[in-house]
Amino acid sequence: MAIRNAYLNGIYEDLLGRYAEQHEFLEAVHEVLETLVPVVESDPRYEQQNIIGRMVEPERIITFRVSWVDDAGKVQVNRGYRVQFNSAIGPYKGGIRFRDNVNLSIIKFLGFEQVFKNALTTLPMGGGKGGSDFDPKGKSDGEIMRFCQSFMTELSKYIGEDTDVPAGDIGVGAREIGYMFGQYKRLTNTWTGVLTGKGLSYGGSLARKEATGFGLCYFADAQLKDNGMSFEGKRVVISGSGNVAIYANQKASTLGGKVIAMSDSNGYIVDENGIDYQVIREIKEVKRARISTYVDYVPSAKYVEGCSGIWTVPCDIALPCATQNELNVDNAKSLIANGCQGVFEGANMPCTPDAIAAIKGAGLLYSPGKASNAGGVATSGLEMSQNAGHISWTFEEVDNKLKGIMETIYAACASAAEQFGMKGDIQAGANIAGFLKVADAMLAQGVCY
Ligand code: NDP
Ligand code: 2IT
Repeated sequence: MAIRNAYLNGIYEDLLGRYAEQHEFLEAVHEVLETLVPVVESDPRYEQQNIIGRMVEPERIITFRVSWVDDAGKVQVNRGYRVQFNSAIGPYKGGIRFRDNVNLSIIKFLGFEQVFKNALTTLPMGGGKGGSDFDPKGKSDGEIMRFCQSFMTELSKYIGEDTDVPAGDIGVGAREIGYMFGQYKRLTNTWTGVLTGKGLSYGGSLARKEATGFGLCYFADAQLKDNGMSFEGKRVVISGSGNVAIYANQKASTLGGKVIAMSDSNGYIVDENGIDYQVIREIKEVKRARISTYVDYVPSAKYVEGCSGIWTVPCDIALPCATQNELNVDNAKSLIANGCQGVFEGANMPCTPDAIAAIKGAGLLYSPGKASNAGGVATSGLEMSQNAGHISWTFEEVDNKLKGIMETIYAACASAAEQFGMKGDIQAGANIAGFLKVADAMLAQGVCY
Protein backbone atom coordinates (compact mmCIF):
# COMPACT_ATOMS: atom_id res chain seq x y z
CA MET A 1 0.00 0.00 0.00
CA ALA A 2 1.29 3.45 -0.90
CA ILE A 3 2.60 5.58 1.97
CA ARG A 4 0.85 8.95 2.14
CA ASN A 5 3.96 11.08 1.86
CA ALA A 6 5.93 11.46 -1.37
CA TYR A 7 9.36 11.41 0.28
CA LEU A 8 8.64 8.27 2.34
CA ASN A 9 6.83 6.53 -0.48
CA GLY A 10 9.74 7.24 -2.84
CA ILE A 11 12.15 5.60 -0.40
CA TYR A 12 9.91 2.56 -0.08
CA GLU A 13 9.45 2.24 -3.87
CA ASP A 14 13.21 2.39 -4.29
CA LEU A 15 13.70 -0.42 -1.75
CA LEU A 16 10.98 -2.45 -3.47
CA GLY A 17 12.84 -2.23 -6.74
CA ARG A 18 16.25 -2.91 -5.23
CA TYR A 19 15.39 -5.64 -2.70
CA ALA A 20 12.20 -7.15 -4.14
CA GLU A 21 12.99 -10.59 -2.74
CA GLN A 22 13.62 -9.37 0.84
CA HIS A 23 10.03 -9.76 2.04
CA GLU A 24 10.63 -9.59 5.78
CA PHE A 25 12.86 -6.54 5.45
CA LEU A 26 10.34 -4.72 3.25
CA GLU A 27 7.54 -5.59 5.68
CA ALA A 28 9.48 -4.17 8.64
CA VAL A 29 10.39 -0.97 6.79
CA HIS A 30 6.86 -0.39 5.48
CA GLU A 31 5.43 -0.74 8.96
CA VAL A 32 7.78 1.94 10.30
CA LEU A 33 7.57 4.41 7.41
CA GLU A 34 3.76 4.38 7.45
CA THR A 35 3.75 5.62 11.04
CA LEU A 36 6.40 8.31 10.45
CA VAL A 37 4.33 10.43 8.03
CA PRO A 38 3.34 13.12 10.59
CA VAL A 39 6.88 13.17 12.03
CA VAL A 40 8.56 13.78 8.69
CA GLU A 41 5.99 16.46 7.93
CA SER A 42 6.71 18.16 11.27
CA ASP A 43 10.40 18.90 10.63
CA PRO A 44 11.85 19.57 7.15
CA ARG A 45 15.37 18.53 8.23
CA TYR A 46 14.49 14.82 8.10
CA GLU A 47 13.88 15.07 4.37
CA GLN A 48 16.57 17.69 3.66
CA GLN A 49 19.22 15.52 5.33
CA ASN A 50 17.65 12.34 3.90
CA ILE A 51 17.59 10.80 7.37
CA ILE A 52 15.10 8.07 6.40
CA GLY A 53 16.92 7.20 3.18
CA ARG A 54 20.04 6.65 5.29
CA MET A 55 18.25 4.73 8.05
CA VAL A 56 16.89 2.04 5.72
CA GLU A 57 20.35 1.16 4.39
CA PRO A 58 22.68 -0.70 6.81
CA GLU A 59 26.01 0.98 7.52
CA ARG A 60 27.75 -2.32 6.81
CA ILE A 61 26.83 -5.91 5.87
CA ILE A 62 29.26 -8.75 6.41
CA THR A 63 28.54 -12.18 4.89
CA PHE A 64 30.89 -15.08 5.18
CA ARG A 65 31.38 -18.80 4.72
CA VAL A 66 31.31 -20.99 7.84
CA SER A 67 32.97 -24.36 7.29
CA TRP A 68 32.97 -26.96 10.03
CA VAL A 69 33.46 -30.70 10.47
CA ASP A 70 30.49 -32.83 11.57
CA ASP A 71 30.67 -35.94 13.77
CA ALA A 72 30.92 -38.18 10.72
CA GLY A 73 34.05 -36.31 9.58
CA LYS A 74 32.26 -34.58 6.70
CA VAL A 75 32.96 -30.92 5.97
CA GLN A 76 29.77 -28.84 6.15
CA VAL A 77 29.28 -25.29 4.87
CA ASN A 78 26.87 -22.66 6.18
CA ARG A 79 26.42 -18.95 5.52
CA GLY A 80 27.15 -16.38 8.26
CA TYR A 81 25.87 -12.80 8.48
CA ARG A 82 26.34 -9.69 10.56
CA VAL A 83 24.38 -6.59 9.60
CA GLN A 84 25.73 -3.48 11.34
CA PHE A 85 22.72 -1.30 10.80
CA ASN A 86 23.11 1.97 12.68
CA SER A 87 25.71 3.25 15.15
CA ALA A 88 24.34 6.78 15.67
CA ILE A 89 23.64 6.34 19.39
CA GLY A 90 26.13 3.64 20.40
CA PRO A 91 28.02 0.52 19.33
CA TYR A 92 26.03 -1.94 17.19
CA LYS A 93 24.06 -4.25 19.48
CA GLY A 94 21.77 -7.15 18.73
CA GLY A 95 21.44 -10.90 18.76
CA ILE A 96 22.65 -13.78 16.63
CA ARG A 97 20.14 -16.25 15.24
CA PHE A 98 20.92 -19.84 14.22
CA ARG A 99 18.03 -21.36 12.26
CA ASP A 100 17.81 -23.11 8.89
CA ASN A 101 15.62 -20.37 7.35
CA VAL A 102 18.03 -17.50 8.15
CA ASN A 103 18.82 -15.31 5.15
CA LEU A 104 19.82 -11.70 4.51
CA SER A 105 16.21 -10.50 4.46
CA ILE A 106 15.56 -11.88 7.95
CA ILE A 107 18.79 -10.49 9.39
CA LYS A 108 18.13 -7.07 7.80
CA PHE A 109 14.58 -6.91 9.17
CA LEU A 110 15.82 -7.84 12.62
CA GLY A 111 18.68 -5.32 12.44
CA PHE A 112 16.37 -2.55 11.25
CA GLU A 113 13.92 -3.13 14.12
CA GLN A 114 16.80 -3.38 16.58
CA VAL A 115 17.82 0.22 15.83
CA PHE A 116 14.46 1.55 17.05
CA LYS A 117 14.22 -0.93 19.93
CA ASN A 118 17.64 -0.09 21.29
CA ALA A 119 16.87 3.63 21.10
CA LEU A 120 13.73 3.00 23.17
CA THR A 121 15.69 1.31 25.98
CA THR A 122 17.20 4.73 26.89
CA LEU A 123 20.66 3.08 26.84
CA PRO A 124 23.41 4.06 24.35
CA MET A 125 23.25 1.16 21.90
CA GLY A 126 23.14 1.19 18.11
CA GLY A 127 21.44 -1.61 16.17
CA GLY A 128 22.75 -4.75 14.50
CA LYS A 129 21.87 -8.40 14.02
CA GLY A 130 23.61 -11.55 12.84
CA GLY A 131 23.15 -15.22 12.31
CA SER A 132 23.55 -18.28 10.21
CA ASP A 133 21.40 -20.80 8.38
CA PHE A 134 22.88 -23.43 10.71
CA ASP A 135 20.24 -25.22 12.80
CA PRO A 136 21.44 -26.43 16.21
CA LYS A 137 18.48 -28.83 16.50
CA GLY A 138 19.65 -32.44 16.37
CA LYS A 139 23.36 -31.51 16.42
CA SER A 140 25.74 -32.90 19.05
CA ASP A 141 27.49 -30.62 21.55
CA GLY A 142 30.75 -31.20 19.68
CA GLU A 143 29.19 -30.12 16.39
CA ILE A 144 27.68 -27.03 18.00
CA MET A 145 31.07 -26.12 19.47
CA ARG A 146 32.96 -26.56 16.20
CA PHE A 147 30.35 -24.54 14.33
CA CYS A 148 30.41 -21.72 16.92
CA GLN A 149 34.22 -21.61 16.85
CA SER A 150 34.29 -21.38 13.08
CA PHE A 151 31.53 -18.74 13.03
CA MET A 152 33.36 -16.63 15.63
CA THR A 153 36.74 -16.98 13.93
CA GLU A 154 35.41 -14.81 11.10
CA LEU A 155 32.98 -12.66 13.11
CA SER A 156 35.71 -11.70 15.60
CA LYS A 157 37.29 -9.43 12.99
CA TYR A 158 34.30 -7.11 13.04
CA ILE A 159 33.12 -6.95 16.65
CA GLY A 160 34.40 -5.58 19.97
CA GLU A 161 33.11 -4.21 23.27
CA ASP A 162 33.00 -0.66 21.84
CA THR A 163 32.24 -1.63 18.22
CA ASP A 164 29.60 -4.32 18.05
CA VAL A 165 28.30 -6.52 20.87
CA PRO A 166 26.29 -9.58 19.74
CA ALA A 167 24.02 -11.71 21.97
CA GLY A 168 21.53 -14.57 21.63
CA ASP A 169 18.34 -14.96 19.64
CA ILE A 170 16.53 -18.00 18.21
CA GLY A 171 18.82 -21.04 18.42
CA VAL A 172 21.50 -19.15 20.34
CA GLY A 173 21.40 -19.46 24.13
CA ALA A 174 23.91 -19.80 26.95
CA ARG A 175 25.63 -22.82 25.38
CA GLU A 176 26.29 -21.15 22.02
CA ILE A 177 27.29 -17.82 23.64
CA GLY A 178 29.79 -19.73 25.82
CA TYR A 179 31.46 -21.42 22.86
CA MET A 180 31.61 -18.17 20.88
CA PHE A 181 32.94 -16.20 23.86
CA GLY A 182 35.67 -18.79 24.47
CA GLN A 183 36.77 -18.61 20.85
CA TYR A 184 36.79 -14.79 20.81
CA LYS A 185 38.95 -14.74 23.94
CA ARG A 186 41.33 -17.27 22.43
CA LEU A 187 41.70 -15.28 19.21
CA THR A 188 42.21 -11.88 20.83
CA ASN A 189 43.83 -12.82 24.14
CA THR A 190 41.61 -10.29 25.89
CA TRP A 191 38.71 -10.64 28.28
CA THR A 192 36.08 -8.08 27.35
CA GLY A 193 32.29 -7.94 27.43
CA VAL A 194 32.15 -8.55 23.68
CA LEU A 195 29.04 -10.74 23.94
CA THR A 196 26.06 -10.52 26.29
CA GLY A 197 23.96 -13.36 27.61
CA LYS A 198 27.13 -14.89 29.05
CA GLY A 199 27.04 -17.50 31.82
CA LEU A 200 26.95 -16.18 35.39
CA SER A 201 30.41 -17.61 36.16
CA TYR A 202 32.11 -15.56 33.44
CA GLY A 203 30.62 -12.08 33.33
CA GLY A 204 26.96 -12.69 32.59
CA SER A 205 24.30 -10.59 34.29
CA LEU A 206 21.78 -11.99 36.71
CA ALA A 207 18.27 -11.74 35.24
CA ARG A 208 19.46 -11.52 31.61
CA LYS A 209 18.01 -14.97 30.89
CA GLU A 210 14.64 -13.94 32.31
CA ALA A 211 14.74 -10.39 30.97
CA THR A 212 12.88 -10.56 27.67
CA GLY A 213 9.95 -12.56 29.06
CA PHE A 214 9.81 -10.58 32.31
CA GLY A 215 10.13 -7.30 30.40
CA LEU A 216 7.30 -8.28 28.06
CA CYS A 217 4.99 -8.80 31.03
CA TYR A 218 6.10 -5.58 32.74
CA PHE A 219 5.29 -3.72 29.51
CA ALA A 220 1.95 -5.49 29.01
CA ASP A 221 1.07 -4.84 32.65
CA ALA A 222 1.76 -1.11 32.21
CA GLN A 223 -0.39 -0.99 29.07
CA LEU A 224 -3.18 -3.04 30.68
CA LYS A 225 -3.17 -0.80 33.77
CA ASP A 226 -3.24 2.35 31.63
CA ASN A 227 -6.46 0.92 30.17
CA GLY A 228 -7.99 -0.10 33.49
CA MET A 229 -7.07 -3.80 33.26
CA SER A 230 -4.48 -6.23 34.65
CA PHE A 231 -3.17 -9.82 34.35
CA GLU A 232 -5.20 -10.83 37.40
CA GLY A 233 -7.39 -13.83 36.61
CA LYS A 234 -6.66 -13.62 32.86
CA ARG A 235 -6.23 -16.65 30.59
CA VAL A 236 -2.95 -16.24 28.74
CA VAL A 237 -1.76 -18.01 25.57
CA ILE A 238 1.97 -17.91 24.80
CA SER A 239 3.38 -19.21 21.52
CA GLY A 240 6.87 -20.68 21.53
CA SER A 241 8.60 -22.41 24.42
CA GLY A 242 12.08 -20.91 24.19
CA ASN A 243 13.91 -18.28 26.17
CA VAL A 244 11.29 -15.55 25.79
CA ALA A 245 8.22 -17.77 26.21
CA ILE A 246 9.41 -19.64 29.33
CA TYR A 247 10.03 -16.51 31.39
CA ALA A 248 6.96 -14.74 30.01
CA ASN A 249 5.03 -17.67 31.49
CA GLN A 250 6.78 -17.27 34.85
CA LYS A 251 6.08 -13.52 35.09
CA ALA A 252 2.53 -13.63 33.69
CA SER A 253 1.73 -16.25 36.34
CA THR A 254 3.34 -14.17 39.10
CA LEU A 255 1.21 -11.21 38.02
CA GLY A 256 -1.95 -13.27 38.48
CA GLY A 257 -2.53 -14.65 34.98
CA LYS A 258 -2.96 -18.32 34.06
CA VAL A 259 -0.97 -19.58 31.07
CA ILE A 260 -3.13 -22.22 29.40
CA ALA A 261 -1.29 -22.92 26.11
CA MET A 262 2.30 -22.93 24.77
CA SER A 263 3.88 -24.28 21.57
CA ASP A 264 6.96 -25.18 19.59
CA SER A 265 7.33 -25.39 15.82
CA ASN A 266 5.64 -28.82 15.77
CA GLY A 267 2.53 -28.27 17.87
CA TYR A 268 0.98 -26.90 21.04
CA ILE A 269 -0.11 -28.00 24.49
CA VAL A 270 -3.24 -26.89 26.35
CA ASP A 271 -3.97 -27.24 30.03
CA GLU A 272 -6.80 -25.28 31.62
CA ASN A 273 -5.15 -25.85 35.02
CA GLY A 274 -2.19 -23.74 33.91
CA ILE A 275 1.14 -24.69 32.32
CA ASP A 276 4.10 -25.03 34.69
CA TYR A 277 7.04 -23.01 33.32
CA GLN A 278 9.48 -25.11 35.32
CA VAL A 279 8.44 -28.25 33.44
CA ILE A 280 8.81 -26.41 30.12
CA ARG A 281 12.23 -25.22 31.23
CA GLU A 282 13.27 -28.79 32.06
CA ILE A 283 12.03 -30.03 28.66
CA LYS A 284 13.50 -27.19 26.58
CA GLU A 285 16.60 -25.92 28.42
CA VAL A 286 17.83 -29.16 29.96
CA LYS A 287 16.56 -32.03 27.79
CA ARG A 288 16.32 -30.04 24.52
CA ALA A 289 13.21 -32.11 23.75
CA ARG A 290 9.85 -31.42 22.08
CA ILE A 291 6.91 -29.75 23.80
CA SER A 292 4.80 -32.83 23.04
CA THR A 293 6.61 -34.57 25.93
CA TYR A 294 4.92 -32.17 28.41
CA VAL A 295 2.00 -34.61 28.61
CA ASP A 296 4.39 -37.23 30.05
CA TYR A 297 5.02 -34.92 33.02
CA VAL A 298 1.49 -33.48 33.31
CA PRO A 299 -1.19 -35.93 32.16
CA SER A 300 -4.00 -33.35 32.37
CA ALA A 301 -2.43 -31.48 29.44
CA LYS A 302 -3.38 -32.17 25.83
CA TYR A 303 -0.97 -32.01 22.84
CA VAL A 304 -2.18 -30.88 19.41
CA GLU A 305 -0.03 -31.23 16.29
CA GLY A 306 0.53 -28.04 14.22
CA CYS A 307 1.72 -24.80 15.86
CA SER A 308 -0.64 -22.19 14.37
CA GLY A 309 -3.70 -23.84 15.97
CA ILE A 310 -2.65 -22.29 19.27
CA TRP A 311 -4.46 -19.07 18.33
CA THR A 312 -7.80 -20.93 18.31
CA VAL A 313 -7.47 -21.52 22.08
CA PRO A 314 -9.82 -18.97 23.72
CA CYS A 315 -7.86 -16.51 25.87
CA ASP A 316 -7.87 -12.97 27.29
CA ILE A 317 -4.24 -12.17 26.55
CA ALA A 318 -2.05 -13.43 23.69
CA LEU A 319 1.74 -13.25 23.86
CA PRO A 320 3.30 -14.36 20.55
CA CYS A 321 6.88 -15.32 21.53
CA ALA A 322 8.08 -17.64 18.73
CA THR A 323 8.99 -16.03 15.40
CA GLN A 324 8.16 -13.54 12.62
CA ASN A 325 4.77 -13.71 10.88
CA GLU A 326 3.55 -16.53 13.12
CA LEU A 327 0.17 -14.83 13.71
CA ASN A 328 -1.78 -14.10 10.52
CA VAL A 329 -5.10 -12.36 9.93
CA ASP A 330 -7.11 -15.58 10.32
CA ASN A 331 -5.39 -16.24 13.64
CA ALA A 332 -6.18 -12.64 14.65
CA LYS A 333 -9.83 -13.15 13.74
CA SER A 334 -9.98 -16.28 15.94
CA LEU A 335 -8.51 -14.36 18.88
CA ILE A 336 -10.98 -11.51 18.38
CA ALA A 337 -13.98 -13.85 18.01
CA ASN A 338 -12.97 -15.61 21.24
CA GLY A 339 -12.93 -12.36 23.22
CA CYS A 340 -9.19 -11.72 23.48
CA GLN A 341 -8.43 -8.29 24.99
CA GLY A 342 -4.79 -7.73 24.12
CA VAL A 343 -1.91 -8.97 21.96
CA PHE A 344 1.56 -8.08 23.25
CA GLU A 345 4.49 -9.14 21.08
CA GLY A 346 7.42 -10.99 22.67
CA ALA A 347 8.89 -12.15 19.36
CA ASN A 348 10.15 -9.82 16.64
CA MET A 349 7.39 -8.99 14.11
CA PRO A 350 5.22 -12.03 15.00
CA CYS A 351 1.99 -10.48 13.70
CA THR A 352 1.51 -9.96 9.96
CA PRO A 353 0.48 -6.41 8.90
CA ASP A 354 -3.14 -7.42 8.24
CA ALA A 355 -3.28 -9.22 11.58
CA ILE A 356 -2.15 -6.02 13.33
CA ALA A 357 -4.78 -4.02 11.44
CA ALA A 358 -7.49 -6.51 12.49
CA ILE A 359 -6.34 -6.53 16.12
CA LYS A 360 -6.23 -2.74 16.39
CA GLY A 361 -9.40 -2.36 14.33
CA ALA A 362 -11.33 -4.56 16.76
CA GLY A 363 -10.19 -2.38 19.66
CA LEU A 364 -7.81 -4.87 21.31
CA LEU A 365 -4.69 -3.58 23.02
CA TYR A 366 -1.59 -4.16 20.89
CA SER A 367 2.12 -3.67 21.53
CA PRO A 368 4.85 -4.09 18.89
CA GLY A 369 7.82 -6.32 19.69
CA LYS A 370 10.33 -3.54 19.25
CA ALA A 371 8.85 -1.94 22.37
CA SER A 372 7.52 -4.83 24.42
CA ASN A 373 10.44 -7.23 23.91
CA ALA A 374 13.12 -4.56 24.50
CA GLY A 375 13.77 -5.86 28.02
CA GLY A 376 16.22 -8.45 26.68
CA VAL A 377 18.52 -6.01 24.97
CA ALA A 378 18.05 -3.46 27.76
CA THR A 379 19.39 -6.01 30.23
CA SER A 380 22.19 -6.79 27.78
CA GLY A 381 22.99 -3.07 28.10
CA LEU A 382 23.05 -3.53 31.88
CA GLU A 383 25.40 -6.50 31.41
CA MET A 384 27.71 -4.27 29.35
CA SER A 385 27.70 -1.66 32.13
CA GLN A 386 28.56 -4.27 34.76
CA ASN A 387 31.38 -5.69 32.59
CA ALA A 388 32.81 -2.23 31.89
CA GLY A 389 32.74 -1.38 35.59
CA HIS A 390 33.99 -4.84 36.68
CA ILE A 391 31.04 -5.14 39.03
CA SER A 392 27.96 -7.30 39.37
CA TRP A 393 24.51 -6.35 40.54
CA THR A 394 22.07 -8.58 42.40
CA PHE A 395 19.09 -10.19 40.66
CA GLU A 396 16.77 -7.72 42.40
CA GLU A 397 18.82 -4.70 41.30
CA VAL A 398 18.78 -5.78 37.66
CA ASP A 399 15.13 -6.80 37.76
CA ASN A 400 14.15 -3.45 39.29
CA LYS A 401 16.08 -1.55 36.64
CA LEU A 402 14.43 -3.70 33.96
CA LYS A 403 10.96 -2.98 35.32
CA GLY A 404 11.73 0.74 35.42
CA ILE A 405 13.01 0.66 31.84
CA MET A 406 9.92 -1.16 30.55
CA GLU A 407 7.60 1.31 32.27
CA THR A 408 9.63 4.19 30.83
CA ILE A 409 9.41 2.68 27.34
CA TYR A 410 5.64 2.30 27.65
CA ALA A 411 5.30 5.91 28.80
CA ALA A 412 7.55 7.15 25.95
CA CYS A 413 5.52 5.25 23.33
CA ALA A 414 2.21 6.49 24.75
CA SER A 415 3.42 10.07 24.91
CA ALA A 416 4.94 10.10 21.38
CA ALA A 417 1.69 8.69 19.97
CA GLU A 418 -0.32 11.38 21.70
CA GLN A 419 2.07 14.14 20.62
CA PHE A 420 1.54 13.21 16.97
CA GLY A 421 -2.24 12.87 17.21
CA MET A 422 -2.47 9.07 17.56
CA LYS A 423 -3.33 8.68 21.24
CA GLY A 424 -3.34 5.05 22.37
CA ASP A 425 -1.49 3.80 19.27
CA ILE A 426 1.54 2.18 20.90
CA GLN A 427 2.72 0.82 17.54
CA ALA A 428 3.06 4.31 16.10
CA GLY A 429 4.41 5.67 19.37
CA ALA A 430 7.22 3.09 19.47
CA ASN A 431 8.35 3.88 15.95
CA ILE A 432 8.18 7.62 16.52
CA ALA A 433 9.96 7.67 19.89
CA GLY A 434 12.72 5.37 18.60
CA PHE A 435 13.07 7.37 15.40
CA LEU A 436 13.32 10.77 17.10
CA LYS A 437 16.27 9.69 19.24
CA VAL A 438 18.24 8.15 16.37
CA ALA A 439 17.39 10.97 13.94
CA ASP A 440 18.49 13.60 16.44
CA ALA A 441 21.88 11.86 16.84
CA MET A 442 22.28 11.51 13.06
CA LEU A 443 21.51 15.18 12.49
CA ALA A 444 24.05 16.18 15.14
CA GLN A 445 26.78 13.98 13.65
CA GLY A 446 26.48 15.26 10.07
CA VAL A 447 26.62 13.18 6.91
CA CYS A 448 29.05 10.55 8.23
CA TYR A 449 27.28 7.41 7.06
P1 NDP B 1 14.50 -19.78 21.29
O1 NDP B 1 15.35 -20.40 20.27
O2 NDP B 1 14.86 -19.88 22.71
O3 NDP B 1 13.00 -20.30 21.16
C1 NDP B 1 12.29 -20.14 19.97
C2 NDP B 1 10.92 -20.77 20.14
O4 NDP B 1 10.12 -20.41 19.02
C3 NDP B 1 10.98 -22.28 20.17
O5 NDP B 1 9.93 -22.77 20.95
C4 NDP B 1 10.80 -22.63 18.70
O6 NDP B 1 10.30 -23.94 18.50
C5 NDP B 1 9.79 -21.59 18.27
N1 NDP B 1 9.92 -21.32 16.84
C6 NDP B 1 11.02 -20.89 16.19
N2 NDP B 1 10.79 -20.79 14.87
C7 NDP B 1 9.51 -21.13 14.71
C8 NDP B 1 8.68 -21.23 13.59
N3 NDP B 1 9.13 -20.96 12.35
N4 NDP B 1 7.39 -21.59 13.77
C9 NDP B 1 6.93 -21.91 15.00
N5 NDP B 1 7.69 -21.83 16.12
C10 NDP B 1 8.96 -21.47 15.97
O7 NDP B 1 14.36 -18.23 20.86
P2 NDP B 1 13.92 -16.98 21.74
O8 NDP B 1 12.91 -17.37 22.72
O9 NDP B 1 15.16 -16.32 22.20
O10 NDP B 1 13.29 -16.04 20.62
C11 NDP B 1 11.90 -16.05 20.31
C12 NDP B 1 11.53 -14.76 19.62
O11 NDP B 1 11.82 -13.65 20.48
C13 NDP B 1 12.28 -14.45 18.33
O12 NDP B 1 11.45 -13.72 17.47
C14 NDP B 1 13.41 -13.54 18.80
O13 NDP B 1 13.90 -12.74 17.75
C15 NDP B 1 12.68 -12.72 19.83
N6 NDP B 1 13.49 -12.06 20.84
C16 NDP B 1 14.39 -12.73 21.61
C17 NDP B 1 15.11 -12.07 22.59
C18 NDP B 1 16.03 -12.78 23.50
O14 NDP B 1 16.56 -12.14 24.42
N7 NDP B 1 16.25 -14.07 23.36
C19 NDP B 1 14.96 -10.63 22.80
C20 NDP B 1 13.94 -10.02 21.99
C21 NDP B 1 13.26 -10.72 21.04
P3 NDP B 1 11.30 -25.16 18.15
O15 NDP B 1 11.81 -25.62 19.50
O16 NDP B 1 10.42 -26.14 17.50
O17 NDP B 1 12.38 -24.62 17.29
O1 2IT C 1 15.88 -9.24 19.44
C1 2IT C 1 16.56 -8.92 20.44
O2 2IT C 1 16.41 -7.83 21.00
C2 2IT C 1 17.52 -9.89 20.97
N1 2IT C 1 17.62 -10.99 20.44
C3 2IT C 1 18.41 -9.53 22.13
C4 2IT C 1 19.57 -8.72 21.66
C5 2IT C 1 20.62 -8.43 22.69
O3 2IT C 1 21.63 -7.82 22.29
O4 2IT C 1 20.48 -8.77 23.87
